[in-house]
Order: sequence, then structure tokens, then C-alpha cells
Amino acid sequence: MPADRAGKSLIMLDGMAGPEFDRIFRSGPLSFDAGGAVQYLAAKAGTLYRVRQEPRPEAPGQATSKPTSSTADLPPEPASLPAAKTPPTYEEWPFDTRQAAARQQETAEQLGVPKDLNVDCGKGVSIRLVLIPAGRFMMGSPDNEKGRQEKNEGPLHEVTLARPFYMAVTEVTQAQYFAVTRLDPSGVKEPNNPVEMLEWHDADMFCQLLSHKTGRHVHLPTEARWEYACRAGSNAAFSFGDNWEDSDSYLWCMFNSKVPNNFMGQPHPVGQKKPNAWGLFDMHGNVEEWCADWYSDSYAEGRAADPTGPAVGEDHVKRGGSYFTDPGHCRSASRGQGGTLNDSGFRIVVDLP
Ligand SMILES: [Ca+2]
Repeated sequence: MPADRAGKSLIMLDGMAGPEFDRIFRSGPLSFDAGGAVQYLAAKAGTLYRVRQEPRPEAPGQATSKPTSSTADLPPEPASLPAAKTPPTYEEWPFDTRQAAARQQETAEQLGVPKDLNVDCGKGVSIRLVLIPAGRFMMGSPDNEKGRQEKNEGPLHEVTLARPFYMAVTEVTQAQYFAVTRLDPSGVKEPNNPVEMLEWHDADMFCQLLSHKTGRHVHLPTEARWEYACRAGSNAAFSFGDNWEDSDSYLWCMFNSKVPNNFMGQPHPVGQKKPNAWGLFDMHGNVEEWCADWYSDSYAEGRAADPTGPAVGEDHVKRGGSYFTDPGHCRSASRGQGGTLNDSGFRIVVDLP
């Protein structure tokens, strides 16, 4: 049984005992008053264990302390927006950078929320996000799009996202990841590079920890939210158009990511290429980004409202291609799945209060 080094509560991991518990318990920095951190380290060992916190034994004469929650104390699901604050849902598509900024400003004013948001990771590190308005778009790629993967980019279908949300302007960096988890699995160490070599579970657990830390609802984006945010008003192959030759200005891919000591290419610091119309950087390329959804080869037929993907699956979806792929795999509609590769990272979304 671990010592109560923080002097707050004893922490048990149900289903884990003996050498395995000891190995994980001593495997890295740990916040003894944050159940989420213990859960995360347990998850790194390959299995997600339920965290149970127990009150430490009371000294004679002390008042009995109240037992804590059985899991990380995540805030409750947000209530629906009040009727008086129904956000505008924009149906015209495509639109340009000026219109994108106008929609962000109008949505912010109508809901009484800021257009830009900073989420504190601790240790002087924060994540900047921008407001993505509600709207309607066509998800997937048309049959004649250059580079289209027939197997998994259709059918082209109409999607409505009824609720605005905040999305991080960059992939989560190594500095941000470390500030929350005290870990950095990246192969190429650089604080302002995207964190990489992540499994889906690592990215999801980061969101849970940051939710626990901030009291905000932090998530991986659904695949629909990701593509809607990536397109930023564009029906073309990329948010910047159909011209692959323009890629170098907007994305890191296999053709421009090589460095003198690494001819295989590598991730680069976030935010160096041009942003899309919402102000999001590196949606195309750099590291491929985990989404919340289970992967399926085909989208459901027909119109969809706030889709969350299949109920079950074997792999999760990754989007946007990476420094390791050609520009075709960095297109807005391109889809990846599963694995733990050194080009796998993520970005966060935060629900409106
Ligand atoms: Ca990316």
C-alpha cells in the first residue's frame, strides 16, 4: 500500500495490486490529490483502472472526513444554451476569410462569450483557442477530387453542427502536454513542437485531466467538428484551395519536413505555416490528429446533425495527414485510423459554458 506522501488521501486502483501497482506507482511524477493523474499513469501501463480514493485514517478525536468520488471528478455535462442565447447557424457555404471572422464575431456577441479563449495548463503554460460558429457543410470528398481515397471518403453528405465550440489554434505542444501530464513521449524533443507518438488513449486522457484541472469540458474533436473546422468555408481539397503546389505555404508534409540530420522528415514547431480562415494552424499536416470517433470506412447515408461516429469500432479516427505523408493525405477529407506512430498528435476542443 503506498504511503500517503501528499497527506490527503490514500489512492487505490481497483484491480491492481502487488508488483504491477508498485511499478506504475513509482513510474513518474504523480499528483496524489488528483485522481486523474493516477488514472493516467495506470492507462499508460495498458489498462485503464478505476480510481478509488479513500479517506486517510483519522487520528483519535478528529472529525471524520467525507469520502471522495470514485472517479476523477469531472464537471457535469453542460446544459443547453438558454433560448435567449441560441447561436446563429450559418447555412451559406462556401465563404471567405472575411466572412469567417464576421461569423466568429457575431456568434461571440450574440452568446456573450469571448471570441478567443485561453485555457490554463499550469506552470505558466496555456492553450489558445478560437470560437468556431455553428453551421452546415458538406462532409467528405466529391468523386473527382484529386487524391481522393475511394475506400473511406464518402458518401459526401450534409452535416449540421448546431452548437459553436472552441478549438485550439494549434496542435497540443510538448510544453502543454508536459504541463498537464508531466510526461512527454515525443521522439523529437522541442517544447513548441506538437507532442507526438501518442495513442488515442493518451490524447483522450489529456483532455480528461485538463477538464479535471480547469472545470471546463475539454474533448477531442468529433470527426465532423474537425473537418468543419479544417475546411473553414472551403469546398476545395484544402482550406486554401485545390492547388497542391500551394502546400508549402500552409503545411508540413513529406516534401518540406526534412532537416539536415533527419532525411525522413520530422514534426516542426506549431504555427509556422499560414492559418485557415478561422485562424487555425497546421490542420493540414505536421502531426496527424486524433478525433473522438471510432473509425468506419463509410459515413452514414443522409443528412447528419452533430454526428459522433459509429457506436463501436476497433480503431479511432486520425485526420489531416502529417509531415510523413504526401499532400494528398493532408486534404480536408482525408482520413486515417489507429496505430501509434510518431506522427500522431491531437488538438483540443472546449465546450461553451
Ligand atoms: Ca495537423
